[in-house]
Parts: sequence; C-alpha cells; structure tokens
Amino acid sequence: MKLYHSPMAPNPDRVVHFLRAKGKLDAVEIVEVSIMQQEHKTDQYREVSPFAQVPALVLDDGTKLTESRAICTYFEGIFPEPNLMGADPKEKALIEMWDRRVELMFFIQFAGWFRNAHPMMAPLEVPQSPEAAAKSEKAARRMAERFNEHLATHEFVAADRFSIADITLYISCGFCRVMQWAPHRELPHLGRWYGAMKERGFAG
Ligand SMILES: N[C@@H](CCC(=O)N[C@@H](CS)C(=O)NCC(=O)O)C(=O)O
Repeated sequence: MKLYHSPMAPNPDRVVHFLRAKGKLDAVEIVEVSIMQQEHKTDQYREVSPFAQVPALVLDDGTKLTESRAICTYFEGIFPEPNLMGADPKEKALIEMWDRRVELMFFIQFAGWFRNAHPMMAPLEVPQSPEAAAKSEKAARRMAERFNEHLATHEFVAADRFSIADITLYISCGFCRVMQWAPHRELPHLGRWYGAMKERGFAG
C-alpha cells in the first residue's frame, strides 16, 4: 500500500497518527507530496487523487482512497487492534458523533480561518476573504470552549476511552499553531487532555 502524505498538514497527519496508534506505520510505503510546492496539483498526482488533496491511500489492487476518515476506516478494518472506532453499535455511534463534531465544527472552521487569513495560503485560497476568516475564527474559538467544557468531566473525547476522536482533536489543536493559537494553552481542561495525549504518544 502507498500512503501519499504531506508532513505538517493536518489531514495526512491524522491518518499517520491513526496508523501509529495501531502500531502499523510500517505497513505502508510513504510517498511525500509537497503542498507548498503544489506537487498535489500535478497531472500525475491528480491520477491518484482527482480532487488534488492529501492524504491518499493506494491499495495493492489499485483502489484509491482519498478521504482521511475513509482511510482510517479501512485501516480499522484490516488492523482491528487496538480498536479506535468503536467496538459495538453504541460506541461506534458515540465515537463517530464526536469525531464529526471535531472535524466539521472545529477543524473545518479553523481551516477556514487559516485559509482565508494566512499569507502562505494566498496561492491556494483565491480570493482570500477577511470576512470569512473572522466568521470561521469565531466559530473555531467557540467550539474549543465547548470541548473544554466537555473535557472538564470526561477523560477522553468520546465513549470514555481513547479513539479516533482524540486523534482528530489532537491534530487539530496542534495545527492551530499556524495562526499563533494554542487553544490547549488557554483552556485548562483541553490543556489537561492535550498533555495526557502527548504523554501517551498515541501508543494505543
Ligand atoms: N476531506 C479531505 C480533506 C483533505 C485536505 O483538504 N487536505 C489538505 C491538506 S490537510 C490538502 O490537500 N490541501 C491542498 C489544497 O487545498 O490545495 C480529507 O479528510 O482527506
């Protein structure tokens, strides 16, 4: 299997952390794609990922998977231990619910802020919009507060145990550095949880 990866980019990092938590990082051949050098926009890479996005996983039979969560679902299926996406219907639903909240209500909002405000993103986000950046920043900050409130009474993001939802939030909080923001340094319960995740090293 080939995993197309861009180090420091959050969606590919999510997949790599997930695989590391499974102890299976050596199961894939990693192919690096530089987003800043726009290698993901070449015709050659578009054959792998028609939407020109990273990560992408190409299976040995040629099947192409190009959504980070779908790639994680595939790894969960072929490497079932440790379970990271739920062991029974209730856990699966709770973990998916929180993981989607992190991705859609926090990470995507943060990405909207970053893409519309950061000079580095100007070639990729045309045109950048200060209004969109301000709206997304507000939504991301509000959601970080909600996670902080949740983590005041929960050790983990979902289902009282380590899961993909922790990985998605950990990657998202770390990525906030690109806007000189560290929500886990501002918000105490998020900070406690972030420290525990860091210490854990995602060993499963
Ligand atoms: N929904 C996709 C999003 C992938 C995505 O947006 N990846 C970013 C890197 S984190 C990318 O390829 N950006 C390139 C661009 O915007 O041109 C997933 O979860 O894999």
